[in-house]
Amino acid sequence: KKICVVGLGYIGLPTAAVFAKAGYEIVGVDVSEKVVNSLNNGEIHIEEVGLPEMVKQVVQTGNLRASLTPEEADVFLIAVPTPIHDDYSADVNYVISATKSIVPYLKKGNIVIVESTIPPRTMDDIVAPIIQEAGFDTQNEIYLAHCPERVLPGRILIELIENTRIVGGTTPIAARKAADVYRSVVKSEVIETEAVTAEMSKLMENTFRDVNIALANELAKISQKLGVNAHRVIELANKHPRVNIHQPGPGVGGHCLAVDPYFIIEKAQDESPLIQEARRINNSMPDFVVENVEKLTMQLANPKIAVFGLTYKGNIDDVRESPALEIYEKLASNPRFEVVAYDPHVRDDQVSFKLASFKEATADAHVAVILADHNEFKQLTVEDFAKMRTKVVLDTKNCTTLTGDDIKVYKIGDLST
Ligand code: SAJ
Repeated sequence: KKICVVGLGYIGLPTAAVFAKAGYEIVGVDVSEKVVNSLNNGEIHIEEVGLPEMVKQVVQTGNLRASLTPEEADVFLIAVPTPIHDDYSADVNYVISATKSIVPYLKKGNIVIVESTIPPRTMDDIVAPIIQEAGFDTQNEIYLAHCPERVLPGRILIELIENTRIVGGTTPIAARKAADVYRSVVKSEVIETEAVTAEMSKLMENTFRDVNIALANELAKISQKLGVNAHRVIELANKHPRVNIHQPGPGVGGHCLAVDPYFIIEKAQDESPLIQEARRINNSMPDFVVENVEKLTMQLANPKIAVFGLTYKGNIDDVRESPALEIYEKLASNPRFEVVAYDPHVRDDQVSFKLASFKEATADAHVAVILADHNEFKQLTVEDFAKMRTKVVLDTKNCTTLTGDDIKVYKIGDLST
């Protein structure tokens, strides 16, 4: 069987590699010549645990190759981004153009799967009509399904195989046919449902997490006001068998949690006040971190602030919608501060300023602000901060275990030391 995967990003590329490894013939399509060329040389442009080795192997065996244009195949799998416009409405243009791009190559009996996260009813109201306008019957000739990706960056190759998959067909036959494709590689359950139910369940998974993180972030603010240690409160409350308070942090980033709730809000504005408030709370966290930095440096005329971590979470290289970047920019725009940033996972071409080395960042710094829980940061010791002018650390991810008489470590949700 041959699968044409359209979009070779964080989801499309690992998915293509996993199917290739399972023995499928895969052609991966991307609009970027750079991505296509590097993939054909067995190299990849994103960072994900285990992916470089797997891609190298399946390119060598010939099971995976990349192209700028789609080709005829048995299955088409669309994994392109769905960003939001400035007014927070969903931008489904990449899904539309990816669907249109495969139309010339479609044959009766083909299965078309959209993995991109999409607003409710996109399969029925946008994707199906494009295929129908091309002259195909979407009941009996082309089988359409939405199979939302649910993998966690950093664990993608494991979760692609182990997570339960939801396959929403625009017809029951389409759901079954698309589900069978996944059954050949997924170890756990593959559940068939309607397209709109699959769309909505995907959006609610990320909304659930966003709302719960907002609760934790609100607790962090309340705790700082009341002089309570939020982390200890969470630890103790979570001893209850039915309580699972999430972790507060510098905000919610990435291309999923910070985006997907808006797809629901857009379709049900009046019915979604809780989801909207959660977004507001999480979006307010960068300001809260900046305020904390200001509090900690009140006595200093021109403090040097060393920012550690710019990605949206730990152990990845993704800076999309990263609250850490926003915090860096907010700090840097304050003329009182000298701000430098260090991130072992980020390259200079991903950001609009010059990154510092660890040594440059800590030299003569007054405050180190940790914004990502990279493993490299979890292992830091007091000696690593020896060159700081004042050894003050604000750990917004509660990920360090620094202790010592001459270092002050503050955490978000606990400004006591
Ligand atoms: N975060 C917190 N506190 C927490 C957990 C996370 O502040 O307790 C922050 C992170 O630092 C990060 C953001 O939330 O900025 C999102 O991180 P994440 O690890 O929760 O999730 P993502 O965005 O990397 O991936 C999510 C996952 N969804 C769920 O866990 C429900 C993943 O399974 C999805 O496939 C992915 O979104 C997606 O593509 O939709």
